[in-house]
Amino acid sequence: MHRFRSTVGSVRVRLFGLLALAGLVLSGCAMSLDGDTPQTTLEPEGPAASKIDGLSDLTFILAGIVFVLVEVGVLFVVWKFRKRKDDTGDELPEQLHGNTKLEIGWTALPAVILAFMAVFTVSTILDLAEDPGEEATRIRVVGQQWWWSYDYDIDGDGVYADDDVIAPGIENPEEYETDIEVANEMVIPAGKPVYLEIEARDVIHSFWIPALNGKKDAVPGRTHYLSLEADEPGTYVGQCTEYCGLSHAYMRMVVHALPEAEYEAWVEEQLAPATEPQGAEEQAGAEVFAGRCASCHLVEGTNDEYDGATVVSGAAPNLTHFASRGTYAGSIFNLWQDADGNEAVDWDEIGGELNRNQLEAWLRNPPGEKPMAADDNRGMPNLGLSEADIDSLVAYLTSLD
Ligand code: HEC
Ligand SMILES: [Cu+2]
Repeated sequence: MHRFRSTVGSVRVRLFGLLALAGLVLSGCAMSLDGDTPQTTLEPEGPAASKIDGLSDLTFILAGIVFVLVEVGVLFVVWKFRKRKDDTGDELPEQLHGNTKLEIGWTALPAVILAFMAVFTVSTILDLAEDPGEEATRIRVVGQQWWWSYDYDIDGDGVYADDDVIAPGIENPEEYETDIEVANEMVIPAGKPVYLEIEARDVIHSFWIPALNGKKDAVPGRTHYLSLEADEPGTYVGQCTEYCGLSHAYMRMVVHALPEAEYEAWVEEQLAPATEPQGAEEQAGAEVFAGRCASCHLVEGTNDEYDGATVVSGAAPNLTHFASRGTYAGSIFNLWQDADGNEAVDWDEIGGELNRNQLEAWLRNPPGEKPMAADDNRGMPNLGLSEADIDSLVAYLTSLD
């Protein structure tokens, strides 16, 4: 009886072990399923990410060899010195303590392996830190609670439209005409180097597009540089990776890499002032906007002035070309229907079918859609808009392409 039970027990233990192993192995499969895991680090899609992937492959292979050798050694010793039938159990096997040769060997060998790895690690780090130079597109990335702003110094004068965000008081309203400031979605030319200046407005955030490069913290008062390049046109996603308060989990980023000509066309579009409202509904929306929204949001060429003061975007997303984006509010909501359901609206889906219900819900009660401490000046407050105002605002906002 006793014997029977222990057999059942060991079968159970084996089954459990098998299941655990299968779970572990199968969870690895997700990483290779296309589309399901857009934030995997194991499928690099740019030179920087490829370098990191190469280094981690090398580390994994070396660690794997060490693992196998050690395990084989352990199993061999266990087998060789197992307790035999005629063993009285009183004799200890020969002890190795004090075997100088062995002790020097197993101290030195790991040091040699680590030194070997250090050569590759340090050279990769230096490689990744290199400034790609003049021909790179330079973009200032500003992390804020709880969205990202991207500024392009298009005229190359070293001044960004949003300099006041970084150093309060320096306003450059005229730069809004020659530079680009967008929110949430960064557009870059594919196959070309991009150099980011990463900063933060309030607390520490962290910028990471796993398919394109490693992560870099966004720290108030500091500038951290990161190069980015996408081999192919496409949409790449990431999310804030440094806990930054209430909506940290709702602070995503999207990068659209475009063929060069399309990128140039995008730059031209973004430099242009906002489309003038057409028709009664859009006009009504523009009026509500001027009264209720312009104190925070800038629509270039339309509400550059609010109550006699220059409106400079910074604390709220620049909405000048709002409808040319796929997502909003930290990229957690899709402005357009996502046809293939991969969560981030692809470039060719922008301007398609409007995701109207979500935009209305956002305007009706923003803190109800995304946790924000609006009383504390963080995020967008509930403005108590009427349904008629919401309808005309939707018409106006979606005309801003
Ligand atoms: C007190 C400042 C403030 C006011 C007033 C305000 N907003 Fe906002 N709005 C914000 C902030 C901050 C965000 C970013 C919230 C986030 O994503 O975490 C935002 C986000 C948005 C977004 C999403 C933009 C994007 O690209 O992510 C839209 C659209 C928007 N607001 C429309 C409006 C409209 C329309 C009004 C007027 C009815 C308005 N806002 C009034 C502060 C404000
Ligand atoms: Cu953050």
